Amino acid sequence: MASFQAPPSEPKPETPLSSISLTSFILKLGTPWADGTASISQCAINPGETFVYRFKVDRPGTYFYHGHYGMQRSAGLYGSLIVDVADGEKEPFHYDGEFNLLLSDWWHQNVHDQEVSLSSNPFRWIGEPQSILINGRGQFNCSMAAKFSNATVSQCKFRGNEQCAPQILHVRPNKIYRLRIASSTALASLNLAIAGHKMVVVEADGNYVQPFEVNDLDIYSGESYSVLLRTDQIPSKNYWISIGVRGREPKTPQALTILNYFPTSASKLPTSQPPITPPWNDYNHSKAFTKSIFALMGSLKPPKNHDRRIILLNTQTKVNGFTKWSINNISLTLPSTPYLGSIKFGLNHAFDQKSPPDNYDSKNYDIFNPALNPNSSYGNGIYTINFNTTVDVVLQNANALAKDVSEIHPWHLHGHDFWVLGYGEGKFRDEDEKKFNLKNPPLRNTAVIFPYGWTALRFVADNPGVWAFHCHIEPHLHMGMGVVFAEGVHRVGQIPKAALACGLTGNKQN
Ligand SMILES: [Cu+2]
Repeated sequence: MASFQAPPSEPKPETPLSSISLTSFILKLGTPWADGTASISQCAINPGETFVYRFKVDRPGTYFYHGHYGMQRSAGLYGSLIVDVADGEKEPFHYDGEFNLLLSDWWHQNVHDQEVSLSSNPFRWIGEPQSILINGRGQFNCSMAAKFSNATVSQCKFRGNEQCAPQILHVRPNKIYRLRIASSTALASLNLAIAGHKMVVVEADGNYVQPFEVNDLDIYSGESYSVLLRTDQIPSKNYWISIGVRGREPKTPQALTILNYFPTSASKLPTSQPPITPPWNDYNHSKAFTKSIFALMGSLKPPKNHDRRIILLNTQTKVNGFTKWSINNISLTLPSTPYLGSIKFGLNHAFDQKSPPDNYDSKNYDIFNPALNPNSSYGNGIYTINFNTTVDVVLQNANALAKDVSEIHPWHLHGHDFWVLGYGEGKFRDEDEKKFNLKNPPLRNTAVIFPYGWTALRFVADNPGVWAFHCHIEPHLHMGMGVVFAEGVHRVGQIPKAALACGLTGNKQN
């Protein structure tokens, strides 16, 4: 995603980046200033400054952290954050070893130029990434599997640990390995497969799921999974691990690495073609995977009822001729004073006090066609949620500006997990509520909406603070695709000075 869109008064994209903030996906109960969202939970960190994130790590799981200012995540500011189970506790599954795969996508154009392109009129799209990276490593202009490729691309000749050589997964036969897989991509939705092996999915976004077996795994930006891999194939061979693009016409080669069985040499390449990614627009394949994810038996169940329902229409729009993404016809721009401080100190002129709408004109809006009136406006108003109430959010997808285009959007919520109650096709209707899964919905922090469909989420507003909820695709967030929730801010304790040292809170001591 990109930046949270800088409002017009903020530094222009061509200004050298002057601050970073980091976010991990841990809930940070009681420390909302440690969430890392510039302009929302804290001031951006200036060059030479230090900001200490101190929060309670209250749950095991697979997470990652990344910059949340400008398009810094896309520029490479990210890393894994793995939380082990507490001493004396056990995971609900056994494994003999583990690997950590943090996936991302990479462009040769720098992010400043990308931000300028995306903010220009006429709009200039950044295009597809040149490479998919595994733990920051990827290939360009050569392929590990050139001889199986139709294109004229040369064979990579890595001998050792060169910069672009892939990280090889060395395994022993007849063991079980846990693969922790997370996606920090700026754009690409991915699919991962291991030749000759099935995987058992056991964790999603730091929550255990009912184990299920797959041949390949879809992963969207912002998500994380753990899968168990049994090394039960012939150990005299090595096997491809391949990662390809989903949901967009792929112009990016598959990322490849090798599962290397002991005692076979790691330099012995597999003799067959790498697994082929399912066709990019085979949405039924993606939906089948997504809909097989359920909470592990015995997991926390959602409240039976909701107190408030917010329906968020996802559309591509124009604001003063500029191409934007809008939610209920408002394209998010962020204020120069972070919300957390301005709400806590009652600074009513720090941002628009009018809340954005809880719904769109669902009776008259045709989600299957470009908007009749594509014009929307900028806004920085927020949704104020009553503390400890239960909120349903229905994300409604629609047609973008071009005819017959509706994209995948992975939505990520800060500060909470939500239950994913259901997915549907077309326009959400009140009676769809009857089909919600209240029995074993998965708890997650990121959920996808499919083209022309809806996704229903439920969360309890029990974490005092101000929380971003946004599409995790970097350019989409940069173009305004997000909203902000605030709950129980008067309960927030002393906010560290460094989180307040900008804008209208610059001189506040609390
Ligand atoms: Cu999006």
